[in-house]
Amino acid sequence: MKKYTPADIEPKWQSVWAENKAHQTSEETDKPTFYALEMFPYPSGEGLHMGHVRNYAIGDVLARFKGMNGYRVLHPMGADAFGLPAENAAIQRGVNPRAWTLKNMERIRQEQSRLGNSYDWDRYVGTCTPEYYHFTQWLFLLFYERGLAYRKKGTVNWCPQCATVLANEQVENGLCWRCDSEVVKKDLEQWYLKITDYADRLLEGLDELTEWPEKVRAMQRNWIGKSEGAQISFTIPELGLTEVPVFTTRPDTLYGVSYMVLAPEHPLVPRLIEGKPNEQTIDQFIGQMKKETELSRTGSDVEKIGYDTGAVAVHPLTGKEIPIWVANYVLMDYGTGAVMGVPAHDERDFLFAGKYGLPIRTVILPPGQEHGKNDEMKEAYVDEGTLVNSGSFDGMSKREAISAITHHLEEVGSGGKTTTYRLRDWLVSRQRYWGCPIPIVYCDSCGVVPIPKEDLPVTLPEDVTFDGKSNPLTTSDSFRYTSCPSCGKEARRETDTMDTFIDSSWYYLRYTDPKNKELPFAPEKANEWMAVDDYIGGVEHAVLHLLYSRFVTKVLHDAEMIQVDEPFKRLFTLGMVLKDGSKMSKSKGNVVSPMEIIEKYGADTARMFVLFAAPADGELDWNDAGVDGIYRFLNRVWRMAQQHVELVHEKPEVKLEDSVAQGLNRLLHQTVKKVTIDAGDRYQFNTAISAIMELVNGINAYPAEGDRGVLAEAVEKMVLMLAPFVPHITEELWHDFGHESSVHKKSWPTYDEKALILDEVEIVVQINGKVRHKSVLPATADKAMIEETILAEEKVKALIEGKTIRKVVVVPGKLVNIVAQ
Ligand code: ANZ
Ligand code: ZN
Repeated sequence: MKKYTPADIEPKWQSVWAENKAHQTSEETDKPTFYALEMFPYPSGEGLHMGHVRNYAIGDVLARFKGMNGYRVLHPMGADAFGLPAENAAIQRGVNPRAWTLKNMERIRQEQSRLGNSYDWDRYVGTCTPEYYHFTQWLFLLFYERGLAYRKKGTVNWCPQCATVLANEQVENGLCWRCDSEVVKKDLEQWYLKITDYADRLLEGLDELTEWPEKVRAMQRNWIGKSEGAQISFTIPELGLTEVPVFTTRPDTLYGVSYMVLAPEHPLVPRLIEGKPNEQTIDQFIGQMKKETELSRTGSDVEKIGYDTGAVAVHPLTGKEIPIWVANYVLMDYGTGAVMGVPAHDERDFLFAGKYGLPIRTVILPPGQEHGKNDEMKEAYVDEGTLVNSGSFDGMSKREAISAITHHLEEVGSGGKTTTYRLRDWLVSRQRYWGCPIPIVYCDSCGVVPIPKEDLPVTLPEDVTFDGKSNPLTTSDSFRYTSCPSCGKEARRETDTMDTFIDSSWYYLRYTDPKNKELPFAPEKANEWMAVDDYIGGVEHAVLHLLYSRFVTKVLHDAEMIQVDEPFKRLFTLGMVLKDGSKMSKSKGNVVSPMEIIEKYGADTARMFVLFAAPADGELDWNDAGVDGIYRFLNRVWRMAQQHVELVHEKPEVKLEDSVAQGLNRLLHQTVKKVTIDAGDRYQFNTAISAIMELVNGINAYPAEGDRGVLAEAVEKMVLMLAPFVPHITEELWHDFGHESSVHKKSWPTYDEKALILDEVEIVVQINGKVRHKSVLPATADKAMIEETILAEEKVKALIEGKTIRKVVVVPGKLVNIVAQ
């Protein structure tokens, strides 16, 4: 018998597929479309890791499954190829970032092919190529034309290690998302995209994304952080100001205010402290706070620190004076940068007031309580209740008071309803070389001038120095100095490049029309495929990439470039691959290299293992014995199929005359049903594979003299069902069966619900609760018939001889219990 040698058959079929362009997107426009997409990789110098293998295996199974189910499938791949590692390699090893990246891209492409993934390579997209970034620049200009790209000076997050600014989304717990360095604050003039204009639509859109994991939707909701409340104006007489607003979600607690707090960076602070006793201390405090991150100031375990400015504010309703403080826990870039302190009903204020001896005034009583007991308070009371000490609003519920007080403030001109968001505009400037140049020049006469679209792309220069200290683009005179597109005079080019998340926010659209030289994509091409039906990737992109892509899609929708306004219909986030319980990493020395596994066992084993070893959304613990087990299983499949080559070829008639043949037929239909639903619809690849394993066992146990028709059919369909999971071995076996065309072009097997119905069932007979006998009855038998048949059986009669039957309990399809004494 021919031996299973993945090292021969896998490369063989891969070249056949490449030659035949087997994975090219088909032009059969009468078929329904299916867009299957895996997040494209960053082409690092290390090649693919097991997480990639798992990600691509899922996408590939879905793409192949849909193809076999009559869809016209788009399944593209590319590389997210701009970014810092290339530049760091240039700084550390003197290599050219472009050459370094292109080499890595090629390597990854080879490895992806070696996995047997069915990508349409003709649509390959690398974001660092001028053909691609031409249109990243085009998009930037579209944003600019629509008033959605602007330049602003402000306090930004700066990573000293990466020597560049970061967007808010790229600061995780105060650390740089890429290198984990502590992020500091800096004042710089930078480009922003106005994602805040889309805050409400980004939020509302989440409700429609019912096929996204709830976890991801919740993370985006939190990130957008919509908060409804009121703006309330206080007066500061010594500055002659009547409208210093605070933002609060609890206007009902207005009578409980005992102080006001400004963020240390609040523009009024220097004027308030001038000449006051705390002036120097507060000045120092401001300097210190400017360097700190949001988390180090507002984390729940961070101590609250503040200083009395010595100035007072006047309450808009009571006219009473309250002290104005500055404190670390109030942030300048949220709400108005000013807060009304209500210690009795806000936890942070409670701690702050306790520490600095500020008064605590109860204005909300818990239901059923008649008096406030401030001296006994151990924590702020934040729940529902009834208003007290609140003038004419006494007796109202929290909810009533929120609207009544807000309404009253509106009437007296001291405030009103307002909504704030946590979301900030997307800071997209990066002081780095290996990114997409921002297509803008600065002219002394004309100011900020966008490069005309017909002059794109602005390409990256080669005459740059990588010293690791400053933006290399500033070292290229040929790049920096240019002429103004509008007046022709000398002008300077913007030397910042774009955040690489812009590159990846639209690549899925480029795949629909990858060679277009005029536009990022033709609307009709994108509309043919969008939205992506299945998008598969890591949960680490829950906010960053997935939020940015949604934003960009909405802008392109508004620009009438595309019909849909959500890019990804269904999202699947896969779990991590671990080894011995911890994440595979170089530093832990526990990395299992995909290419080594492929060399040893073949790509089919690697694919099947990552799909089988754990549910796709859970963590997968790498386990060598498990890989071995899969390899043995594929060998078993191989031997069984080889044994039956003649039989399958012959295709005897399926007769189903005896119960053994009917049994195998039923198992076959059950398996088809389970695999179709689990793998095709529920991302349950592990259970789908177990079902096929059971079928293999069933075929193995089938008697040699049994009905040959059903056996041939079971073997053939088993190979068909395995095809999306293990594309090489199945292609080889399929051809061994005598077929000329590819197994991957065959239709997916169907199942017959009728064949699933059991004709007969085994009934357990218990006597006084003990199992004594088993009997086979028609599956359709009802209670009365079961009881009658069982009691009439000789064996049963013998067992209860001499006893009186007290009771008979019948569970149809399962058991009969006879109580006899
Ligand atoms: C008075 C008050 C009383 C508040 C009370 C809460 C409870 P969310 O839900 O996150 O929007 N706040 C407003 N601006 C702030 C800033 N720049 N820095 C820090 N805290 C700020 O929270 C809104 C609440 O956070 C606001 O409502 C304000 O405190 C505080 F019993 O105002 B509240
Ligand atoms: Zn000019």
